[in-house]
Amino acid sequence: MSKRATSTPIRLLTAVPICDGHDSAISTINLEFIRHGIEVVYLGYHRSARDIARAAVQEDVRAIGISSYNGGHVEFFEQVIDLLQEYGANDIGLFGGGGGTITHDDARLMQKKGVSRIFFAGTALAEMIEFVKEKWDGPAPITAPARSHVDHRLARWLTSATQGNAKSNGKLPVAKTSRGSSIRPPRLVVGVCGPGGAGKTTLIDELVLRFLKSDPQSRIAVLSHDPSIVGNGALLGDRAAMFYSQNDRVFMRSLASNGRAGGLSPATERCLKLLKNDPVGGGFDVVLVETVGIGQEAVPFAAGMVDKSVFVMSPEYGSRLQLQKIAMLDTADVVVVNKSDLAAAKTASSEVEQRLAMNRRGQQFVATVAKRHRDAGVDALFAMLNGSAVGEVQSCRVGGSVTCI
Ligand code: B12
Repeated sequence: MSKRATSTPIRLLTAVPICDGHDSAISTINLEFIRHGIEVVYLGYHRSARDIARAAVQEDVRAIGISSYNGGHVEFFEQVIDLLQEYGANDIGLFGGGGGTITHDDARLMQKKGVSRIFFAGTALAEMIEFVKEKWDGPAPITAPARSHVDHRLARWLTSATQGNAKSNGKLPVAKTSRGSSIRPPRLVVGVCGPGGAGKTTLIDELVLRFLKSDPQSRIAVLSHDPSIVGNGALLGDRAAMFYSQNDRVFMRSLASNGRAGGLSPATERCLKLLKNDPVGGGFDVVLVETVGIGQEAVPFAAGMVDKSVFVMSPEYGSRLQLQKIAMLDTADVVVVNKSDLAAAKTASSEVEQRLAMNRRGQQFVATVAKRHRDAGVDALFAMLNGSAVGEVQSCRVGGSVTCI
């Protein structure tokens, strides 16, 4: 397996277009990219050109790889190029494939319009890796044209922060914002952590929907983490599970943990500082930080990093004894038992509530089913996060009837 010599991995965004569920080719190609040290932000299938362009800009990838089988490739790729231009981000490349559904004539037409390359049926994966490395290996640009979209400029600041550049490490510039002269700090910064598979991403997406609806002017930032080993690639896949967060008022950035244990990345603090200050857009109203799936010992959020910490777990944690070993149950402001439609949920809710009551810290508890639209538990969590202070132990269990204390 070849690794990249330079310290910052190539970042790509991959996706399958709207009205297309053929994701098996891109899933294989993603794995090959990762195996060769590339960071892949995967957006999933059935994605609009705007969702793809917005995500590519916010994630500040070097290029977008689209796998298209629905027959609309000529128009779709062109639309993505036009949208990148609108963002002032024409330096983000575009390439792709779609087996036999993209003819050589179509590919020539697409290349004339700015697509770097189309890969045809029978191409070896090694050829794709070679192409990507030849074209996009090397230092990523860290500044954006002054007139480009605020998302593009902020994204480049974040890239700079991930590389530990002094520019974003210390002083922030006097900002020229699009929302007045001074930068407003966010009214709420929420840290969401919990074991892998508990439903953190879906829960965050549902919270984003509620924040967007509760204030039609609000801007939300999401800083999301996925695991990676130093020098290796990473699959940054949280966007694939998010729907409401694909919105012009939401800025989302995915970070690889880059070998750091405990749920965050070595660049988290620098990136979070930028999102809290937003030197180009004038400020986010709410910032949500999602950790990598964490273990029992992890306490990811240092003092002052977030206003409220949320620990999300599934009802299937094993025996009651396991609860004594989870450090976040001692420190989280809010504990969520998600997937509370599962059989074990009722018992889990009462065991977790008892565990929290023993802490006597006034932690809040809520049972949710994040995958269910308009879930009353998620509504209760949203209300808890918007409440001014964490009071006495408060609970909200949702399972047929809702009891909020
Ligand atoms: C597998 C498959 C399915 C699976 C999809 C499983 C999945 N989750 O992906 C299932 C059975 C679900 C399916 C369903 C349908 N399918 Co289908 N499917 C195929 C099939 C047989 C193979 C596609 C594939 O994955 N190939 C494997 C990849 C690895 O190889 P490749 O395609 O040759 O791609 C190469 C390069 O292009 C490159 N590449 C591909 N993408 C990318 C992206 C990047 C970034 C890069 C660098 C390279 C790259 O990688 C490969 C390297 O050699 C094709 C027929 C065919 N033989 O191509 C039809 C085909 C794509 N399907 C077709 C159709 C019509 C459908 C359905 C609408 C059928 C129906 N009526 O229900 C549905 C739609 C489903 C949906 N929701 O979109 C048509 C599309 C016709 C068109 N566009 O004009 C095809 C062409 C079959 C046909 N001849 O009619 N399908």
